[in-house]
Order: sequence, then C-alpha cells, then structure tokens
Amino acid sequence: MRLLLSLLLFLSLLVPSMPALAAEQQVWIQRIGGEESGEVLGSVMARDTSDGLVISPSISGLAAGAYGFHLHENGSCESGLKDGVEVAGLAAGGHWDPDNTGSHQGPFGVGHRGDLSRLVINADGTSTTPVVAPRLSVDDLKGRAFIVHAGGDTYSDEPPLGGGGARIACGVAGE
Ligand SMILES: [Cu+2]
Ligand SMILES: [Zn+2]
Repeated sequence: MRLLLSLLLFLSLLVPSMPALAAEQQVWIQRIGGEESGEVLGSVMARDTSDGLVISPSISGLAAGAYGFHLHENGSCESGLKDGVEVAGLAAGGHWDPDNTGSHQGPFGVGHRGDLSRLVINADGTSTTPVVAPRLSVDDLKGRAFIVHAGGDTYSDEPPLGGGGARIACGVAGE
C-alpha cells in the first residue's frame, strides 16, 4: 500500500512537467469564386496552446493586405443561391456562433466564436503572421470551414459582419 501511494505521488509530481498532448490540424485553403475557383493557395496549421488556438498560415497567391478571416458554421466551400444569384462559399453558412450572440466582435470580443484576427498577406505575397483565437480549440474545427473575405474586418457589427464582403478563399477542416 505504501509503495502504491509512493508511486501515485511520484506520478503526480511528473504530470505538470509532461508536455500536453498538443492537438493540431492542417487545413488546406482553396480559392473560391471566379475562374480560378479550386486553386489551392496553401494551408493553415491550427494548434492548441495555452493561449487558445494558434492558426499559422502558409498561404500565397493573394494580393498584399489584411483580409477578413473567420471560422464559419458549416464544413462546406460550395457556392449557393442567394436571391437567385450564385454566391461563392455560401454553403459555409455564417460565422460560427454557438452562443447565439448574433454579434461580430473579433477574436477578443464576446460575440461569434468564429471571429478571427485578419489574415495578413505580406508585400511579397507570403502569409507568415499567426492568428490567435483564445476561445477556440482544434476540436471546434470539425465540420466547419475557414473563410477568407475580399475585404478587411472592423471587428464590429458596423458595417455588418465586419465588412469583409465576398468570400474568396475557403478550407474545410477534416474529421
Ligand atoms: Cu467570414
Ligand atoms: Zn463574426
């Protein structure tokens, strides 16, 4: 019995120093809408950390700038019809909002949990700036899609949904 207790104590001392099993997932990002729809632009690597989900992009093929970037509720990059007009990426649905806040506030607010920091494309066309999402984990990605918008993101409801506009790139998280 004393041996068992010693063993348990020994193990409990070990636990804090053992590296956490870091979950991570790579998600391929493709262009949507227009003639080059389907072209693979690269990928993002999502990783659980003590600060939340860290999303590291390796994307090229977009013009330099900062793009609206969100986790949308459905795992589809297909287009859909809105008022009889085909809209790229519409099947991805809205920003993931499991708390039903109905509010777009950016990654550090208390609105849509799918709100992410803008995706930054550098002057040389690469994307190397990680995005931190404190309220997300790799588990949340399953069955949802990342969407990149043509415009930026005000991290507010003014204009609606941060003003990102058209959906230009998309990636569905795997199982
Ligand atoms: Cu979006
Ligand atoms: Zn939002």
